Amino acid sequence: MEGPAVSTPESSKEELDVFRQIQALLAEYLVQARDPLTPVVDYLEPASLAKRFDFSLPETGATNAALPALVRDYLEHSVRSANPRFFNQLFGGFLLPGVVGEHVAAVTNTSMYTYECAPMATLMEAAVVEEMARLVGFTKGEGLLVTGGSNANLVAMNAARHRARPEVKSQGGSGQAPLVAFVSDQAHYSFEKAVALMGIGTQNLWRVATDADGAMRPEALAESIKDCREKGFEPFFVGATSGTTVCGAFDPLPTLAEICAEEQLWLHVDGSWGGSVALSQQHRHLIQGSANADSMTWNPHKMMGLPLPCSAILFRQAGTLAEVHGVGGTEYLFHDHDSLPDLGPLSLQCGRRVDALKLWLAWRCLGTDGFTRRIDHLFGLCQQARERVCQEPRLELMREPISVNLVFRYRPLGVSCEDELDRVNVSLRRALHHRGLALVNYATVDGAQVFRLVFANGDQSAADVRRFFDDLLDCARDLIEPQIS
Ligand code: ABU
Repeated sequence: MEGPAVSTPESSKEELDVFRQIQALLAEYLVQARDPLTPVVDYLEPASLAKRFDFSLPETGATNAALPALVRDYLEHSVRSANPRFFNQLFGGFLLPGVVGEHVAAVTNTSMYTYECAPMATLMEAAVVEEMARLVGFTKGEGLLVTGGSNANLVAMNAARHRARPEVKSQGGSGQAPLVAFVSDQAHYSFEKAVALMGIGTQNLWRVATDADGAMRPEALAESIKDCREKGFEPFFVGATSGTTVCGAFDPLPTLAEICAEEQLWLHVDGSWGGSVALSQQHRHLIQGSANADSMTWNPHKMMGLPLPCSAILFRQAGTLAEVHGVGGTEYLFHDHDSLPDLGPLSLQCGRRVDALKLWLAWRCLGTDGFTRRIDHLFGLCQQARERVCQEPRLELMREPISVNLVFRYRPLGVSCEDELDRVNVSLRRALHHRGLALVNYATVDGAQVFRLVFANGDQSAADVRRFFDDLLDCARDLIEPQIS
């Protein structure tokens, strides 16, 4: 059957009916997905999934009436990140105002480049970014919502290069001493992509050693900078991390800021994960010193629970974005830029999503207090999980948690061979996943394969943490222990 070529009153009515059906389906999905009795995923291997559903794109389309069944299929085998058994990534849960904002942004479909095209969203973005900048201490700062932490880190590094070598913007950058950027050996891989993309070169991203907690060692940074200068290279950028992805460590910003001031280097803070501690009186000491950084990444789609993507790049100095990203040939789009607050000239992207709406709505509904409680709750869950690990004879704590990441492993009694322990932990993790009991990531810490349990879902409770460990231990008794004895 052919779909209608133009909209008629009948087709509009049909569209609305389908839209309502989808909304009802989603509401039903959410109730089920958030129920701990529902598996976190009904896992299928790629080949089985490809057999189960028809992924091909037809020459002749179906009508919109096909949508409910297609959406149902999608939901059935998608990971339920709103489920309390989801601990895999640095996001999770369901935040109603955020989802409503995402929904309304799709329905009203616009782009953030001009005030003319996005009047409400432009002023909402200004409001959220101003508050985020204020919270990290950038009282005369600015910022923008970008596609994610990787993009924010790239934008920051580009601004740093612009300060070191402003001529590169117009002339390119050949024939000078190589620029060098420094990040810790625990920093996110996006920095490596950034140096590759900017033509700085991956070998000119120097990894600085970390301490036992996983935080950058300032004395190692100072030595690396000295070494770099002695080799005839030019240091320009230090990327500190507030909340490393595996251990949740925070680099010591006050000391790094002192080094950067002395060496005249740009200090960027990748607070993609940990920036949200700015909202908590109890935990904001972890980013103490952020006010002296030049830029900071902060992702509300992580601890604050906003739907992906929602990520901010913040600068201490207002005017940075216009200077770094400003180009010519834009007059056709930004007609009234002198009198209206068009955000397009500031951003790397042209078309840009309305992420401000969901963040503004969520902030309005939860208030700063609501976010504070959420962050404190997540820290509390992590402590509860730590206590359980310490109580269980077969669980081994690999690092003391600094924030909301807990790294531990299962250790069958009598097994000390590291390879065997790695195998046990990876297969236990896979069993939890494939049985739909928990989706939890694993990583390498001190050379060992360990569980990385992260707390990002503010809906999770003490009972959810207990269930996670009960299931893990049951699964181990069922699967692992028989192979050992
Ligand atoms: N920036 C995304 C990190 C993904 C993760 O560690 O789960």
